[in-house]
Amino acid sequence: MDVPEWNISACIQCNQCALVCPHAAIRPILLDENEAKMAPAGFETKKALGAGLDKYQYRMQVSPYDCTGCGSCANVCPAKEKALIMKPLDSQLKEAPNWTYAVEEVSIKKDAVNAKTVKNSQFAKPYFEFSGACAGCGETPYIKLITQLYGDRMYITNASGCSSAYGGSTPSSPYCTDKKGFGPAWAMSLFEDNAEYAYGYLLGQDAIKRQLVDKVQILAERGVAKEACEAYLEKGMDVEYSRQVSDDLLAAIAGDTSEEAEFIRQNNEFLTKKSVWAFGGDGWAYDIGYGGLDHVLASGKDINILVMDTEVYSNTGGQSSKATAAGAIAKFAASGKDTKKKDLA
Ligand SMILES: Cc1ncc(C[n+]2csc(CCOP(=O)(O)OP(=O)(O)O)c2C)c(N)n1
Repeated sequence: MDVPEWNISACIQCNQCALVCPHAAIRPILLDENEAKMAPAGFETKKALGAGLDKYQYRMQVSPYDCTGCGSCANVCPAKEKALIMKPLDSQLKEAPNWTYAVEEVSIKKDAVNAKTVKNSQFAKPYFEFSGACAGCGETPYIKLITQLYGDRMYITNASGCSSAYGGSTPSSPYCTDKKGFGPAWAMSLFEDNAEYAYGYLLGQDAIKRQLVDKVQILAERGVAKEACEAYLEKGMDVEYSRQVSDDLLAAIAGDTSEEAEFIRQNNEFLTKKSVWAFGGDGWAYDIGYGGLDHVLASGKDINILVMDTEVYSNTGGQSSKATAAGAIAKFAASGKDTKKKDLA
C-alpha cells in the first residue's frame, strides 16, 4: 500500500488535502516557537503563510498507520510540482512518532481557525477521525468538516446507512473528544424516523433550557450572582459567548445551595448553545425518511440536516433512490432509472 509523503518545498499551504481526507489522517499543524524547538528530529517545518500566521511554523503531517492509501489528498493537491506523492507504506513509518507529537503535544491555534475559509477551517480539530469507512469515501470528509466547525457542541442523530455503519462501529467510535472532554454526542436512529429523532433531541433540550432560564431569572431577582446571571440571560445562546457565560455562571453560583442553583448544576450540560444535526443518506432523506424530514424542516426550528447524497443506497449495495439521476444505471436498477432525480428542496 502507498501513503502520501509531504514534499515541503512544493507545498503552497492550501490545506485542500486535509479537507478531502476521508479519515482525518493528514492534518496541517501550526507550531509556536517552543513547539518547533521541542519537535522530534526530522519534523521539518516552514514559515506559515497567511494573515496573522507568520508567527507560526507550518507542517503537513500524515499518519501512516491511519491512512488507507486512497490518494485523494495527492489527487486534489493543486501545487505545480505535487506536494504529496504516494510512496510505499514502509518508507513512511518514520512519520508515526511525528504524528503523535503533532496531534498530542502541539496545541490547536485558535487564532488561526476560521470557519469561513477552506484553508483556515482545517486548523481546527476534527472530532471525527479514523472511521471504518472505505478508502476514498466521499461522505466522511463532509462529516469531518462539520465536526471541525461545530463538533464541541454537536448532537447528531444518524439514519441507517453507510454513515451509521462507520459512525457507530461498536466498540470503537470515530467521534472523539478534545482535551476538555467536549465532542459530538451521537446516536443512530431507525431509517424511517431520523429527522424526528433529531427534532426530539431539540425539543427535549429546549424544555430543559426553559427551566434553566427560569431558575437563572429567579436567582438574578434574588440578587444571587446577579452579574453572572444577567450575562447568561443576555448571551447564553450566543455561540461566541455561550461557553464563557455558562462557565462564569456555574462558578458564581458554586456556593449557593438553593434549589435553583442545584437544578442549574444538575443540568449544566444544557446551559450552552447546542448544534443539533440529523445525518443520513439519500435513501433516508429522499425516500424512506422523507415525510419526517419535510415535517421537521417545516417546523422552522434551529435544526440542521446533512444529506450524504450518493444517488444510490450505498450501504445495501446500490439500489436506486429518488435521488438517482434519470437514465443512471445502478447495481440494483440495471435497466436504468426512468424518472428524473427528485428535487429535495
Ligand atoms: C425501514 C428500513 N428499510 C431498509 C433498511 C435496510 N437499510 C439499511 S441501510 C440502507 C441503505 C441506506 O442508503 P442511504 O440512505 O442512501 O445511505 P448510504 O448508505 O448511501 O449512505 C438500507 C436499505 C432499514 N435499515 N430500515
